[in-house]
Amino acid sequence: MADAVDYDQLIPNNVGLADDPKLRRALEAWHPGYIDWWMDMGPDGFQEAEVWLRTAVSVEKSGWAKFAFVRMPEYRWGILLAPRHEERTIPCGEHLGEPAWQEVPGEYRALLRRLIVIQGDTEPASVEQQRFLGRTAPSLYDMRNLFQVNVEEGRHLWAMVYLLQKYFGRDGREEAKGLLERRSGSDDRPRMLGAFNEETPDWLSFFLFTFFTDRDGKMQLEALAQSGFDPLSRTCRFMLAEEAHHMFVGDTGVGRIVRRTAEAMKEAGIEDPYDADAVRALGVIDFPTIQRKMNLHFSLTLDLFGSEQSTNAATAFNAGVKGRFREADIDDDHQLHDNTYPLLEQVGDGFEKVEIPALKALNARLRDDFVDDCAGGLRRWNRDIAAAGIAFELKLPHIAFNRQIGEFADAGVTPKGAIVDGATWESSSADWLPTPDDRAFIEDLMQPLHEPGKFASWIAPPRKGIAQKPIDYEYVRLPY
Ligand code: BYC
Ligand code: FE
Ligand code: FE
Repeated sequence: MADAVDYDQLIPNNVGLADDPKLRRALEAWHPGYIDWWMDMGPDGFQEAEVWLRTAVSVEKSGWAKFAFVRMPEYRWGILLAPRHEERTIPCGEHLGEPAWQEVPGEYRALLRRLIVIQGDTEPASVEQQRFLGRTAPSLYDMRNLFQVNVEEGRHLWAMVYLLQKYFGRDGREEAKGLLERRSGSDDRPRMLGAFNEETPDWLSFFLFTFFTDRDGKMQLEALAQSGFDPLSRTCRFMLAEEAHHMFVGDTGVGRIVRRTAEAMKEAGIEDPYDADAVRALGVIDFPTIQRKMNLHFSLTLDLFGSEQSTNAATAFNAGVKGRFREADIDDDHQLHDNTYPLLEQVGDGFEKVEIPALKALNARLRDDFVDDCAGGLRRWNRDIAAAGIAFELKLPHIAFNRQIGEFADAGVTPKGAIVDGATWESSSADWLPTPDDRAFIEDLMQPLHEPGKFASWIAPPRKGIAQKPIDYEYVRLPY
Protein backbone atom coordinates (compact mmCIF):
# COMPACT_ATOMS: atom_id res chain seq x y z
CA MET A 1 0.00 0.00 0.00
CA ALA A 2 1.57 3.22 -1.15
CA ASP A 3 0.54 5.26 1.85
CA ALA A 4 1.16 2.70 4.59
CA VAL A 5 3.32 4.05 7.37
CA ASP A 6 6.62 2.23 7.82
CA TYR A 7 7.24 1.84 11.56
CA ASP A 8 10.30 -0.40 11.19
CA GLN A 9 12.47 2.62 10.48
CA LEU A 10 14.04 4.80 13.13
CA ILE A 11 11.85 7.56 11.72
CA PRO A 12 8.35 6.25 10.95
CA ASN A 13 7.22 7.55 7.60
CA ASN A 14 5.12 7.10 4.51
CA VAL A 15 7.48 9.03 2.27
CA GLY A 16 9.74 6.15 1.25
CA LEU A 17 12.63 7.16 3.49
CA ALA A 18 14.11 3.65 3.23
CA ASP A 19 14.75 4.30 -0.48
CA ASP A 20 16.26 7.75 -0.04
CA PRO A 21 19.52 7.24 1.86
CA LYS A 22 20.68 10.85 1.51
CA LEU A 23 17.55 12.27 3.08
CA ARG A 24 17.49 9.52 5.68
CA ARG A 25 21.03 10.39 6.73
CA ALA A 26 20.16 14.08 6.96
CA LEU A 27 17.13 13.37 9.14
CA GLU A 28 19.00 10.86 11.28
CA ALA A 29 21.71 13.46 11.79
CA TRP A 30 19.06 15.96 12.93
CA HIS A 31 17.31 13.46 15.23
CA PRO A 32 19.69 13.57 18.27
CA GLY A 33 19.50 17.37 18.37
CA TYR A 34 15.71 17.10 18.34
CA ILE A 35 15.75 14.65 21.26
CA ASP A 36 18.13 16.96 23.16
CA TRP A 37 15.78 19.84 22.51
CA TRP A 38 12.79 17.76 23.69
CA MET A 39 14.61 16.75 26.89
CA ASP A 40 15.62 20.37 27.58
CA MET A 41 12.49 22.19 26.51
CA GLY A 42 9.70 19.58 26.51
CA PRO A 43 7.31 18.86 29.43
CA ASP A 44 9.32 19.57 32.56
CA GLY A 45 9.30 16.80 35.16
CA PHE A 46 7.25 14.30 33.14
CA GLN A 47 9.68 12.74 30.68
CA GLU A 48 9.50 9.44 32.60
CA ALA A 49 5.72 9.34 32.89
CA GLU A 50 3.75 6.86 30.79
CA VAL A 51 1.08 8.71 28.89
CA TRP A 52 -1.97 7.35 27.08
CA LEU A 53 -1.12 8.87 23.70
CA ARG A 54 -2.33 8.48 20.19
CA THR A 55 0.22 7.89 17.48
CA ALA A 56 -0.64 8.30 13.81
CA VAL A 57 -0.31 4.94 12.08
CA SER A 58 -2.03 5.59 8.78
CA VAL A 59 -3.23 8.55 6.79
CA GLU A 60 -6.62 7.05 6.01
CA LYS A 61 -9.57 9.15 7.18
CA SER A 62 -10.81 6.47 9.56
CA GLY A 63 -8.59 4.58 11.94
CA TRP A 64 -5.50 6.70 11.43
CA ALA A 65 -4.41 6.63 15.04
CA LYS A 66 -3.69 4.04 17.69
CA PHE A 67 -3.54 4.61 21.45
CA ALA A 68 -0.97 3.22 23.85
CA PHE A 69 1.03 4.12 26.95
CA VAL A 70 4.22 5.84 25.82
CA ARG A 71 7.00 7.74 27.54
CA MET A 72 7.14 11.01 25.62
CA PRO A 73 10.83 10.88 24.66
CA GLU A 74 10.04 7.49 23.08
CA TYR A 75 7.09 8.82 21.07
CA ARG A 76 7.30 7.75 17.42
CA TRP A 77 7.48 11.13 15.72
CA GLY A 78 6.84 10.31 12.10
CA ILE A 79 6.78 11.97 8.71
CA LEU A 80 3.32 11.59 7.29
CA LEU A 81 1.87 13.03 4.12
CA ALA A 82 -1.79 12.83 3.13
CA PRO A 83 -2.36 10.76 -0.04
CA ARG A 84 -1.33 12.31 -3.32
CA HIS A 85 -4.03 13.21 -5.82
CA GLU A 86 -2.45 12.56 -9.19
CA GLU A 87 -4.64 15.08 -10.99
CA ARG A 88 -4.17 17.93 -8.54
CA THR A 89 -3.71 21.36 -10.12
CA ILE A 90 -2.63 24.71 -8.72
CA PRO A 91 -5.78 26.29 -7.28
CA CYS A 92 -4.97 30.00 -7.51
CA GLY A 93 -2.76 32.72 -8.90
CA GLU A 94 -0.95 33.04 -12.18
CA HIS A 95 -0.34 29.29 -12.54
CA LEU A 96 -3.99 28.45 -11.93
CA GLY A 97 -4.91 25.08 -13.45
CA GLU A 98 -1.34 23.95 -14.12
CA PRO A 99 -0.31 20.61 -12.57
CA ALA A 100 0.76 20.96 -8.94
CA TRP A 101 4.56 21.04 -8.49
CA GLN A 102 6.29 17.98 -7.10
CA GLU A 103 9.57 19.88 -6.80
CA VAL A 104 10.24 23.45 -5.66
CA PRO A 105 10.04 25.90 -8.56
CA GLY A 106 13.33 27.84 -8.58
CA GLU A 107 11.64 31.24 -8.76
CA TYR A 108 9.62 30.57 -5.57
CA ARG A 109 12.28 28.83 -3.59
CA ALA A 110 12.99 31.70 -1.18
CA LEU A 111 9.30 32.44 -0.69
CA LEU A 112 8.45 28.82 0.08
CA ARG A 113 11.40 28.37 2.36
CA ARG A 114 10.39 31.42 4.40
CA LEU A 115 6.81 30.21 4.84
CA ILE A 116 7.92 26.70 5.81
CA VAL A 117 10.47 28.03 8.31
CA ILE A 118 7.90 30.34 9.93
CA GLN A 119 5.39 27.50 10.15
CA GLY A 120 8.06 25.19 11.56
CA ASP A 121 9.20 27.77 14.13
CA THR A 122 5.80 28.00 15.80
CA GLU A 123 5.58 24.27 16.55
CA PRO A 124 8.50 23.87 18.99
CA ALA A 125 7.76 27.37 20.31
CA SER A 126 4.39 26.23 21.64
CA VAL A 127 5.99 23.21 23.37
CA GLU A 128 8.44 25.59 25.04
CA GLN A 129 5.62 27.88 26.13
CA GLN A 130 3.71 24.98 27.68
CA ARG A 131 6.69 23.38 29.28
CA PHE A 132 5.77 23.86 32.95
CA LEU A 133 2.04 23.26 32.75
CA GLY A 134 2.23 19.55 33.59
CA ARG A 135 3.09 20.54 37.15
CA THR A 136 -0.24 22.24 37.73
CA ALA A 137 -2.55 19.99 35.69
CA PRO A 138 -6.10 20.06 37.09
CA SER A 139 -6.52 16.32 36.37
CA LEU A 140 -4.77 13.39 34.74
CA TYR A 141 -7.22 13.68 31.85
CA ASP A 142 -6.11 17.27 31.19
CA MET A 143 -2.47 16.42 31.69
CA ARG A 144 -2.77 13.75 29.02
CA ASN A 145 -4.37 16.20 26.60
CA LEU A 146 -1.56 18.70 27.19
CA PHE A 147 1.06 16.07 26.44
CA GLN A 148 -0.85 14.87 23.37
CA VAL A 149 -0.82 18.39 22.00
CA ASN A 150 2.88 18.71 22.85
CA VAL A 151 4.02 15.54 21.08
CA GLU A 152 1.96 16.44 18.03
CA GLU A 153 3.44 19.93 17.86
CA GLY A 154 6.78 18.12 17.98
CA ARG A 155 5.65 16.03 15.02
CA HIS A 156 4.63 19.18 13.16
CA LEU A 157 8.20 20.38 13.54
CA TRP A 158 9.33 17.10 11.97
CA ALA A 159 6.88 17.69 9.14
CA MET A 160 8.46 21.06 8.25
CA VAL A 161 12.00 19.78 8.78
CA TYR A 162 11.28 16.98 6.33
CA LEU A 163 10.30 19.53 3.67
CA LEU A 164 13.36 21.67 4.38
CA GLN A 165 15.78 18.76 4.23
CA LYS A 166 14.26 17.03 1.26
CA TYR A 167 13.69 20.05 -0.97
CA PHE A 168 16.02 22.85 0.14
CA GLY A 169 19.47 21.27 0.24
CA ARG A 170 22.12 22.93 2.34
CA ASP A 171 20.02 25.96 3.32
CA GLY A 172 17.26 23.58 4.36
CA ARG A 173 19.65 21.81 6.70
CA GLU A 174 20.78 25.15 8.14
CA GLU A 175 17.19 26.21 8.72
CA ALA A 176 16.42 22.85 10.35
CA LYS A 177 19.25 23.50 12.79
CA GLY A 178 17.99 27.00 13.49
CA LEU A 179 14.58 25.62 14.41
CA LEU A 180 16.21 23.80 17.34
CA GLU A 181 18.26 26.84 18.39
CA ARG A 182 15.70 29.60 18.75
CA ARG A 183 13.78 29.68 22.04
CA SER A 184 10.43 31.12 22.99
CA GLY A 185 10.93 34.35 24.91
CA SER A 186 14.71 34.41 24.46
CA ASP A 187 16.32 37.85 24.28
CA ASP A 188 18.99 36.96 21.77
CA ARG A 189 17.36 34.11 19.78
CA PRO A 190 13.60 34.47 20.08
CA ARG A 191 11.00 32.58 18.08
CA MET A 192 9.95 34.35 14.90
CA LEU A 193 6.37 35.46 15.55
CA GLY A 194 5.24 37.66 18.43
CA ALA A 195 2.64 35.46 20.13
CA PHE A 196 5.10 32.58 20.34
CA ASN A 197 7.37 34.55 22.64
CA GLU A 198 4.62 35.23 25.17
CA GLU A 199 4.16 33.09 28.24
CA THR A 200 1.50 30.46 28.74
CA PRO A 201 1.61 30.71 32.53
CA ASP A 202 -1.53 28.83 33.56
CA TRP A 203 -4.21 26.46 32.32
CA LEU A 204 -6.73 29.13 31.43
CA SER A 205 -4.05 30.58 29.16
CA PHE A 206 -3.34 27.11 27.79
CA PHE A 207 -6.97 26.51 26.86
CA LEU A 208 -7.32 29.99 25.35
CA PHE A 209 -4.09 29.42 23.45
CA THR A 210 -5.31 26.14 22.02
CA PHE A 211 -8.68 27.71 21.22
CA PHE A 212 -7.31 30.85 19.54
CA THR A 213 -3.67 30.33 18.62
CA ASP A 214 -3.94 26.71 17.49
CA ARG A 215 -6.89 27.94 15.44
CA ASP A 216 -4.55 30.40 13.72
CA GLY A 217 -2.52 27.26 13.06
CA LYS A 218 -5.57 25.64 11.54
CA MET A 219 -6.29 28.64 9.29
CA GLN A 220 -2.68 28.96 8.16
CA LEU A 221 -2.45 25.22 7.52
CA GLU A 222 -5.67 25.38 5.51
CA ALA A 223 -4.15 28.18 3.43
CA LEU A 224 -0.87 26.28 2.98
CA ALA A 225 -2.80 23.08 2.17
CA GLN A 226 -3.87 24.98 -0.97
CA SER A 227 -0.25 25.37 -2.02
CA GLY A 228 0.74 24.52 -5.56
CA PHE A 229 3.82 22.92 -4.02
CA ASP A 230 2.22 19.52 -3.54
CA PRO A 231 4.45 18.09 -0.76
CA LEU A 232 3.59 21.14 1.39
CA SER A 233 -0.09 20.71 0.64
CA ARG A 234 -0.04 17.01 1.55
CA THR A 235 1.92 17.66 4.75
CA CYS A 236 -0.52 20.33 5.89
CA ARG A 237 -3.56 18.23 5.06
CA PHE A 238 -2.33 15.55 7.40
CA MET A 239 -1.41 18.04 10.13
CA LEU A 240 -4.98 19.35 10.04
CA ALA A 241 -6.25 15.92 11.13
CA GLU A 242 -4.23 16.30 14.34
CA GLU A 243 -5.07 19.98 14.74
CA ALA A 244 -8.75 19.15 15.26
CA HIS A 245 -7.91 17.65 18.67
CA HIS A 246 -5.95 20.75 19.70
CA MET A 247 -8.99 22.87 18.95
CA PHE A 248 -11.16 20.40 20.89
CA VAL A 249 -8.87 20.75 23.91
CA GLY A 250 -9.21 24.54 23.83
CA ASP A 251 -12.92 24.65 23.14
CA THR A 252 -13.87 22.12 25.82
CA GLY A 253 -11.24 23.41 28.25
CA VAL A 254 -12.57 26.96 28.29
CA GLY A 255 -16.10 25.54 28.20
CA ARG A 256 -15.52 23.43 31.31
CA ILE A 257 -14.05 26.38 33.21
CA VAL A 258 -17.03 28.52 32.25
CA ARG A 259 -19.50 25.80 33.18
CA ARG A 260 -17.88 25.25 36.57
CA THR A 261 -17.99 28.97 37.40
CA ALA A 262 -21.63 29.19 36.33
CA GLU A 263 -22.58 26.12 38.40
CA ALA A 264 -20.71 27.29 41.48
CA MET A 265 -22.31 30.75 41.31
CA LYS A 266 -25.74 29.24 40.94
CA GLU A 267 -25.24 26.84 43.86
CA ALA A 268 -24.02 29.67 46.06
CA GLY A 269 -26.80 31.99 44.93
CA ILE A 270 -24.39 34.63 43.64
CA GLU A 271 -25.97 36.57 40.81
CA ASP A 272 -23.58 39.47 40.35
CA PRO A 273 -20.82 38.31 37.98
CA TYR A 274 -18.75 41.39 38.91
CA ASP A 275 -18.53 40.48 42.60
CA ALA A 276 -15.09 39.01 42.00
CA ASP A 277 -14.32 38.44 45.69
CA ALA A 278 -17.46 36.39 46.25
CA VAL A 279 -16.98 34.35 43.09
CA ARG A 280 -13.30 33.74 43.67
CA ALA A 281 -14.02 32.61 47.21
CA LEU A 282 -15.83 29.65 45.64
CA GLY A 283 -12.55 28.46 44.11
CA VAL A 284 -13.61 29.26 40.56
CA ILE A 285 -12.54 31.90 38.04
CA ASP A 286 -14.86 34.90 37.74
CA PHE A 287 -16.16 35.74 34.26
CA PRO A 288 -14.59 39.22 33.98
CA THR A 289 -11.18 37.62 34.56
CA ILE A 290 -11.89 35.03 31.87
CA GLN A 291 -12.92 37.89 29.58
CA ARG A 292 -9.67 39.81 30.23
CA LYS A 293 -7.61 36.71 29.52
CA MET A 294 -9.64 36.13 26.36
CA ASN A 295 -9.04 39.72 25.25
CA LEU A 296 -5.30 39.14 25.57
CA HIS A 297 -5.11 35.81 23.75
CA PHE A 298 -7.45 36.91 20.98
CA SER A 299 -5.53 40.10 20.24
CA LEU A 300 -2.15 38.34 20.39
CA THR A 301 -3.46 35.76 17.95
CA LEU A 302 -4.82 38.34 15.49
CA ASP A 303 -1.28 39.70 15.17
CA LEU A 304 -0.24 36.32 13.77
CA PHE A 305 -2.15 37.02 10.57
CA GLY A 306 0.38 39.72 9.69
CA SER A 307 -0.51 43.13 8.31
CA GLU A 308 -4.04 43.37 7.00
CA GLN A 309 -2.65 44.78 3.76
CA SER A 310 0.31 42.74 2.66
CA THR A 311 2.33 42.50 -0.51
CA ASN A 312 3.97 39.33 0.87
CA ALA A 313 0.56 37.69 0.99
CA ALA A 314 -0.30 38.93 -2.50
CA THR A 315 2.97 37.55 -3.86
CA ALA A 316 2.41 34.15 -2.24
CA PHE A 317 -1.12 33.93 -3.65
CA ASN A 318 -0.08 35.07 -7.13
CA ALA A 319 2.67 32.51 -7.14
CA GLY A 320 0.22 29.77 -6.17
CA VAL A 321 2.28 29.08 -3.06
CA LYS A 322 -0.42 29.91 -0.46
CA GLY A 323 -4.16 30.01 -1.09
CA ARG A 324 -7.18 31.21 0.84
CA PHE A 325 -9.26 29.31 3.38
CA ARG A 326 -11.26 26.75 1.35
CA GLU A 327 -10.03 28.23 -1.93
CA ALA A 328 -11.98 25.78 -4.09
CA ASP A 329 -15.32 26.75 -2.52
CA ILE A 330 -14.88 30.44 -3.27
CA ASP A 331 -16.85 31.62 -6.26
CA ASP A 332 -14.46 33.90 -8.14
CA ASP A 333 -11.66 33.63 -10.71
CA HIS A 334 -9.03 32.60 -8.09
CA GLN A 335 -6.67 35.20 -9.52
CA LEU A 336 -8.19 38.36 -8.09
CA HIS A 337 -6.90 40.81 -10.66
CA ASP A 338 -10.07 42.89 -10.58
CA ASN A 339 -11.65 41.96 -7.26
CA THR A 340 -11.88 44.07 -4.15
CA TYR A 341 -12.29 43.14 -0.49
CA PRO A 342 -13.99 45.19 2.24
CA LEU A 343 -11.23 46.00 4.71
CA LEU A 344 -12.08 47.48 8.09
CA GLU A 345 -10.13 50.70 8.54
CA GLN A 346 -10.02 53.49 11.04
CA VAL A 347 -11.68 56.51 9.44
CA GLY A 348 -11.74 59.61 11.64
CA ASP A 349 -12.96 58.57 15.06
CA GLY A 350 -14.68 55.41 13.89
CA PHE A 351 -14.27 52.35 11.70
CA GLU A 352 -15.47 51.80 8.18
CA LYS A 353 -15.20 49.09 5.60
CA VAL A 354 -13.19 50.30 2.64
CA GLU A 355 -12.95 48.35 -0.61
CA ILE A 356 -9.32 47.65 -1.46
CA PRO A 357 -7.75 45.34 -4.07
CA ALA A 358 -8.50 41.78 -2.93
CA LEU A 359 -4.95 40.63 -3.60
CA LYS A 360 -3.60 43.01 -0.98
CA ALA A 361 -6.21 42.03 1.61
CA LEU A 362 -5.54 38.30 1.88
CA ASN A 363 -4.24 38.43 5.44
CA ALA A 364 -7.31 40.42 6.48
CA ARG A 365 -9.54 37.93 4.75
CA LEU A 366 -7.97 34.94 6.51
CA ARG A 367 -8.24 36.82 9.80
CA ASP A 368 -11.94 37.46 9.12
CA ASP A 369 -12.43 33.76 8.37
CA PHE A 370 -10.67 33.03 11.66
CA VAL A 371 -12.97 35.33 13.61
CA ASP A 372 -15.99 33.55 12.09
CA ASP A 373 -14.47 30.21 13.04
CA CYS A 374 -14.25 31.31 16.70
CA ALA A 375 -17.97 32.04 16.97
CA GLY A 376 -19.17 28.49 17.72
CA GLY A 377 -17.14 28.22 20.90
CA LEU A 378 -18.39 31.51 22.29
CA ARG A 379 -21.97 30.60 21.50
CA ARG A 380 -21.69 27.34 23.44
CA TRP A 381 -19.96 28.94 26.43
CA ASN A 382 -22.52 31.71 26.64
CA ARG A 383 -25.34 29.20 26.50
CA ASP A 384 -24.02 27.61 29.70
CA ILE A 385 -23.74 30.98 31.45
CA ALA A 386 -27.29 31.86 30.45
CA ALA A 387 -28.56 28.43 31.54
CA ALA A 388 -27.30 29.19 35.05
CA GLY A 389 -29.29 32.42 35.00
CA ILE A 390 -26.26 34.69 35.13
CA ALA A 391 -26.30 37.97 33.26
CA PHE A 392 -22.92 37.86 31.59
CA GLU A 393 -21.83 37.31 28.03
CA LEU A 394 -18.30 36.56 26.89
CA LYS A 395 -17.48 38.57 23.78
CA LEU A 396 -14.60 38.71 21.36
CA PRO A 397 -12.99 42.14 21.63
CA HIS A 398 -12.94 44.44 18.62
CA ILE A 399 -10.30 43.42 16.08
CA ALA A 400 -8.45 46.71 16.56
CA PHE A 401 -8.09 46.16 20.32
CA ASN A 402 -4.54 45.80 21.69
CA ARG A 403 -2.84 45.19 18.36
CA GLN A 404 0.92 45.33 17.73
CA ILE A 405 0.95 44.46 14.02
CA GLY A 406 -0.86 45.97 11.03
CA GLU A 407 -3.53 48.65 10.50
CA PHE A 408 -4.31 49.13 14.17
CA ALA A 409 -0.86 48.83 15.70
CA ASP A 410 -0.79 52.45 16.81
CA ALA A 411 -4.45 52.91 17.64
CA GLY A 412 -5.84 53.00 21.19
CA VAL A 413 -9.07 51.03 20.83
CA THR A 414 -11.28 49.59 23.57
CA PRO A 415 -12.64 46.04 23.43
CA LYS A 416 -15.96 47.54 22.30
CA GLY A 417 -14.23 49.39 19.46
CA ALA A 418 -14.16 52.96 20.80
CA ILE A 419 -11.09 54.94 19.83
CA VAL A 420 -9.48 56.53 22.88
CA ASP A 421 -6.43 58.67 23.54
CA GLY A 422 -3.20 57.34 25.04
CA ALA A 423 -3.97 58.52 28.57
CA THR A 424 -7.39 56.85 28.62
CA TRP A 425 -5.86 53.65 27.27
CA GLU A 426 -3.18 53.65 29.96
CA SER A 427 -5.64 54.29 32.76
CA SER A 428 -8.23 51.76 31.62
CA SER A 429 -6.25 48.87 30.25
CA ALA A 430 -6.48 47.10 33.63
CA ASP A 431 -10.20 46.72 32.93
CA TRP A 432 -9.47 45.05 29.64
CA LEU A 433 -6.33 42.97 30.06
CA PRO A 434 -5.25 40.59 32.84
CA THR A 435 -3.88 42.41 35.88
CA PRO A 436 -1.12 41.30 38.26
CA ASP A 437 -3.92 40.58 40.73
CA ASP A 438 -5.68 38.29 38.22
CA ARG A 439 -2.45 36.56 37.62
CA ALA A 440 -1.69 36.01 41.30
CA PHE A 441 -5.21 34.70 41.90
CA ILE A 442 -5.00 32.21 39.04
CA GLU A 443 -1.52 31.12 39.99
CA ASP A 444 -2.77 30.35 43.48
CA LEU A 445 -5.66 28.36 42.10
CA MET A 446 -3.44 26.15 39.95
CA GLN A 447 -2.82 23.26 42.32
CA PRO A 448 -2.14 19.87 40.73
CA LEU A 449 -4.64 17.03 41.05
CA HIS A 450 -3.20 13.63 40.23
CA GLU A 451 -5.93 11.28 41.42
CA PRO A 452 -7.74 9.55 38.52
CA GLY A 453 -11.23 10.97 38.00
CA LYS A 454 -10.66 14.02 40.25
CA PHE A 455 -10.78 17.55 38.89
CA ALA A 456 -9.63 20.86 40.34
CA SER A 457 -12.31 23.08 41.87
CA TRP A 458 -12.24 25.55 38.96
CA ILE A 459 -12.96 23.17 36.08
CA ALA A 460 -15.88 20.83 35.38
CA PRO A 461 -15.14 17.22 34.38
CA PRO A 462 -15.34 16.52 30.64
CA ARG A 463 -18.48 14.90 29.26
CA LYS A 464 -16.53 11.80 28.27
CA GLY A 465 -13.05 10.34 28.34
CA ILE A 466 -10.52 9.90 25.55
CA ALA A 467 -10.77 7.06 23.03
CA GLN A 468 -13.53 5.11 24.78
CA LYS A 469 -11.76 5.20 28.15
CA PRO A 470 -13.74 6.38 31.18
CA ILE A 471 -13.18 9.81 32.67
CA ASP A 472 -11.51 8.29 35.73
CA TYR A 473 -9.00 6.33 33.67
CA GLU A 474 -5.38 6.69 34.75
CA TYR A 475 -4.38 8.63 31.63
CA VAL A 476 -0.91 9.36 32.94
CA ARG A 477 1.05 6.89 35.05
CA LEU A 478 3.37 9.02 37.08
CA PRO A 479 6.76 7.63 37.97
CA TYR A 480 6.44 8.54 41.65
N1 BYC B 1 5.23 38.70 14.67
O1 BYC B 1 3.31 41.46 5.11
P1 BYC B 1 3.38 41.14 6.55
C1 BYC B 1 0.65 27.41 14.30
C2 BYC B 1 6.54 40.12 9.92
S1 BYC B 1 0.33 29.08 14.05
C3 BYC B 1 6.43 39.01 14.18
O2 BYC B 1 2.69 41.97 7.52
P2 BYC B 1 2.94 38.42 5.88
C4 BYC B 1 0.63 26.92 15.68
C5 BYC B 1 6.61 39.27 8.67
O3 BYC B 1 7.25 38.01 8.92
C6 BYC B 1 0.52 29.32 12.29
N2 BYC B 1 6.63 39.37 12.89
O4 BYC B 1 2.92 39.67 6.83
C7 BYC B 1 -0.30 27.38 16.59
C8 BYC B 1 7.38 40.15 7.75
O5 BYC B 1 8.75 40.08 8.08
P3 BYC B 1 9.88 40.16 6.97
C9 BYC B 1 1.95 29.58 11.84
C10 BYC B 1 5.56 39.41 12.08
O6 BYC B 1 4.31 38.04 5.56
C11 BYC B 1 -0.27 26.95 17.91
C12 BYC B 1 6.88 41.53 8.12
O7 BYC B 1 6.35 41.41 9.44
N3 BYC B 1 2.06 29.58 10.41
O8 BYC B 1 0.88 26.70 13.39
O9 BYC B 1 1.96 38.59 4.79
C13 BYC B 1 0.64 25.98 18.29
C14 BYC B 1 5.81 42.04 7.20
O10 BYC B 1 4.89 40.99 6.97
C15 BYC B 1 4.28 39.08 12.53
C16 BYC B 1 2.09 30.67 9.62
O11 BYC B 1 2.07 31.78 10.08
C17 BYC B 1 4.12 38.71 13.89
N4 BYC B 1 2.93 38.39 14.41
O12 BYC B 1 2.23 37.39 6.87
C18 BYC B 1 1.57 25.49 17.38
C19 BYC B 1 2.12 30.43 8.14
N5 BYC B 1 3.42 39.23 11.50
O13 BYC B 1 9.73 38.94 6.11
C20 BYC B 1 1.56 25.95 16.07
C21 BYC B 1 3.35 30.92 7.48
C22 BYC B 1 4.14 39.62 10.44
O14 BYC B 1 9.63 41.43 6.26
N6 BYC B 1 3.54 32.35 7.59
N7 BYC B 1 5.44 39.74 10.78
O15 BYC B 1 11.15 40.13 7.78
C23 BYC B 1 2.86 33.25 6.86
O16 BYC B 1 2.01 32.91 6.07
C24 BYC B 1 3.22 34.71 7.01
O17 BYC B 1 4.58 34.79 7.22
C25 BYC B 1 2.49 35.45 8.15
C26 BYC B 1 2.81 36.94 8.02
C27 BYC B 1 0.99 35.20 8.03
C28 BYC B 1 2.96 35.01 9.51
FE1 FE C 1 1.02 22.47 15.03
FE1 FE D 1 -1.77 22.64 17.20
